[in-house]
Amino acid sequence: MEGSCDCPDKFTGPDCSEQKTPDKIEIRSIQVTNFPGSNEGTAWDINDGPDLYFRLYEGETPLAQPMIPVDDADYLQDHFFFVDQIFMKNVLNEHSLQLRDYDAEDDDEILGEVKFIPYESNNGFPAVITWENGTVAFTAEIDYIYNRDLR
Ligand SMILES: [Ca+2]
Ligand SMILES: [Ca+2]
Repeated sequence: MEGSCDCPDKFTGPDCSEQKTPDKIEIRSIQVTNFPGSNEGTAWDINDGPDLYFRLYEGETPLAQPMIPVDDADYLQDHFFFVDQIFMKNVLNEHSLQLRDYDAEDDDEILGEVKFIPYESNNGFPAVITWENGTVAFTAEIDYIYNRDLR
């Protein structure tokens, strides 16, 4: 391993400047920080705000969603979701986050969808990351996990 064991955690290479790709990334918290106030002028819900939740996909495979929606969300505010542990195990695959409005009687509307690759090899391992597309934005606290951490 040519002395790579002397590098600080998460780094490798001859001068320890290369990031080690994590085995998985955990989403520790996630909030929605931007979404459209209406559906091209039409309210998401007739009498109150949309009841937001997300669906996280890896490709076409659903990975996670919150335990309950955020009822009657205000588009001027940020909203945290109640989530259990969420792990993304294929950190170089394309993922997407769909923001959805729960409707008991109709199909749930999709307010927007952000596509992203969970891991970037040159960004210095940010602990807080934003995934956005100009219409919807999510901010997440994340952890980088290496299998050798598991004891
Ligand atoms: Ca509502
Ligand atoms: Ca609704």
